[in-house]
Amino acid sequence: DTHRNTYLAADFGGGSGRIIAGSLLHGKLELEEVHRFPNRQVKLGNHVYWDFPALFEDMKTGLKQAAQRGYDVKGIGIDTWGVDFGLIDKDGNLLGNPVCYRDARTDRMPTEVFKFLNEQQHYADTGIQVMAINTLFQLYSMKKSKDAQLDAAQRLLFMPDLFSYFLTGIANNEYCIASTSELLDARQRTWSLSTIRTLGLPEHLFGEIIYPGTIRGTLKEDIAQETGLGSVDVIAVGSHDTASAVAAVPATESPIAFLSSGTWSLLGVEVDEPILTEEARLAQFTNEGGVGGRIRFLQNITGLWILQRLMSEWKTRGEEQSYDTLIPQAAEATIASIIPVDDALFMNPVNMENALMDYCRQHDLPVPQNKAEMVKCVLQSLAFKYKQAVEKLNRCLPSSIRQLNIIGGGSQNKLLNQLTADTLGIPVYAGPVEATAIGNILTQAMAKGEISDLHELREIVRHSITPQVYHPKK
Ligand code: ADP
Ligand code: LRH
Repeated sequence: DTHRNTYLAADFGGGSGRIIAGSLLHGKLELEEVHRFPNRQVKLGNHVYWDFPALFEDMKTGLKQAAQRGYDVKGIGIDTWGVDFGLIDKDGNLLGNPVCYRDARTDRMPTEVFKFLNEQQHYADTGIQVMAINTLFQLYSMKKSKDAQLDAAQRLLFMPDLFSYFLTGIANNEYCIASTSELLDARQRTWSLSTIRTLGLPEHLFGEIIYPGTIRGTLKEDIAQETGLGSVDVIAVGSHDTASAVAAVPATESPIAFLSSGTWSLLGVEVDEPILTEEARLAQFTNEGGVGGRIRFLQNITGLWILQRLMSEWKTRGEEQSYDTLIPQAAEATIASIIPVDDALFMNPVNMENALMDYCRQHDLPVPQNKAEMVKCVLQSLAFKYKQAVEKLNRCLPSSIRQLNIIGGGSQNKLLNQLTADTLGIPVYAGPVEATAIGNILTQAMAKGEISDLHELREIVRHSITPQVYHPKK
């Protein structure tokens, strides 16, 4: 039925970008994938970049296809992974292709920055887990290397802001994605001017903060015509992919405990106010902005990235594997080795298989002998890391979490779901797989008054999908 209000989610993930259409029918969400395209990071000279112009074209192709299908499009919402950004000059032009966070420019930057900032006070202000990839360290590396783009820049736009800007001509910064910068005041939910000033970053870069569920702007005339969509609103959603995913957790308990499982594993709870204690800082938990004024108190853990890299290396060698055959084989494998998934060794090695084998060899751990053993080793190492994270999380909360909701592409991994339930000793609820697109689309429906609040949004997710339950086996 093309007469229903339809919302388009443009979701840019590590492996692919996609345009997904969604609409509500009798309190249920119906989704349709309109267009999927590769999202490659490109190495050029000494840096790793986004392929922004190509992705913008791919997005427009998806928008055109949506128009051709005859949907009654009422909104477009964009989400991407956190921390990355583009810079715009005084004439509104993009200054260079945005650099991707897996670039080496931020190596050692935290040490440099904490010569000027007091680490304890900084956490009490921003509430963000220190990670070298964060925007703050990317900007500081530009300042330190006297990057000409930084001098010429008029505005900083996080990736979803940047896509929206070229669609609408309006430059603003969405709150959830801005919170991943480590430059927001966690309580005030706006820029931390003291942090920006202490580091000597240009203040004019940081623009108006807008919140999920509001209108960013309307499609520019030329794009409205080119795509055939006409005058459609671009809506601010939880434009950090994880914020949209968490909005779509189909749970009712309080607090809601989640594991957003994809390239990264984001494990935490949703709370009303940031937890800025010294205990939270030492536990390496972060307070990111959520939809509906909530805070996502979570830990960033290297997720299925290691497995993704192994799979792509096997594919390049002509030994392609599918998840459907590999995961059952891994379930049968036995290997005792546990690797520290967050070690810098696994961040962006030349070869992931060698990194894994070398780590085991150098630490006197059994070295995996085949693909099944490698996969088992990676998945049990993730489950082990989740256990450590949950123990730390529980210490920061008034009472322990009693169940975990796994969402995102990784929630299809039955072995990892079961290992997680077994290791944590609590039930795991898996799904939805497309949590990010669902959260994105339903937040647009909220902006347009079809949904009243986050509570009702989650009720719709519960009506639309049934999570799979995994009980601990031991
Ligand atoms: P991101 O946006 O972070 O790339 P996604 O939510 O798209 O994450 O999830 C991608 C992950 O989903 C992959 O790393 C992969 O491990 C997992 N995945 C995808 N398809 C399957 C499948 N059929 N079975 C198990 N896991 C899968
Ligand atoms: C997951 C994610 C995560 C972090 C990382 C950079 O896709 O957005 O929440 O911000 O990517």
